[in-house]
Amino acid sequence: MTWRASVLTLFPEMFPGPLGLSLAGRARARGVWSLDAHDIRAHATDRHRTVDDTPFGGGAGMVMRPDILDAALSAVADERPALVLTPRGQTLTQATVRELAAGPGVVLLCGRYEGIDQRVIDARGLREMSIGDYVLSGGEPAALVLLDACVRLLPGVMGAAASAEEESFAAGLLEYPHYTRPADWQGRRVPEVLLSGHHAEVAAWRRREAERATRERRPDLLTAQAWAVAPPPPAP
Ligand code: 9D3
Repeated sequence: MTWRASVLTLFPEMFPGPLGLSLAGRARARGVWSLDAHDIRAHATDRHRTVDDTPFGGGAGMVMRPDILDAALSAVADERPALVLTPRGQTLTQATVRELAAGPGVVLLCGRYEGIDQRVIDARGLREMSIGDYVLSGGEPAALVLLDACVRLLPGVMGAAASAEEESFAAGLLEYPHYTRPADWQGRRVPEVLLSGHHAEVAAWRRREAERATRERRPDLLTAQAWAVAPPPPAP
């Protein structure tokens, strides 16, 4: 079955964007997943096609109207989980990506302006998601990130080699450094062990370098659970 993504946005031209190319684009062409982007403004009711209004209680900026968003959601909603991309949301993790990729697809609502009327989020049970602690201009780039992360997990999108790596011992660590030819570039030599042909020594070196990079750059990952790997099955 095709994994289906529907996106509600004021800027449907931003989709598929990078997801029309490369791995994701080819998988979409093969019918592994589908993407339809819908213009929220199509559900506006007034002459000026208004989708926002001033915030109750005052303050700067505009708020997206619940009635317009509800109509837009009604046009696409089905059994798929519906999410809203917002800086107020839970930070996206690989565990959530895995969960979403394992389901039938997603409906994604992209915010713009200062925010979205909370009542439509509550009434629809929308799951609020952020992609991290930095300020974007809207939810669209966050939706592209979420979809990229999900699509690469769909069966048949990545080669068997990459899928195996996903489940390898190194999951949860940063990668070891990579090198290719020439063996000497501007006087910088590739680590000798990689030229030695000793597979066990190469594997041990890579493991040490992965651990070193993780300790130096992301010590938080060493105490966290292995984030890039599926959790083990429950004990009998
Ligand atoms: C200056 C306005 N901000 C007050 C602190 C609120 C704000 C509203 C809307 C900030 C950014 C945005 C637009 N961002 C998103 O819609 C968004 C987002 C993000 O900015 N960072 C990380 N993940 C996400 S998901 C959606």
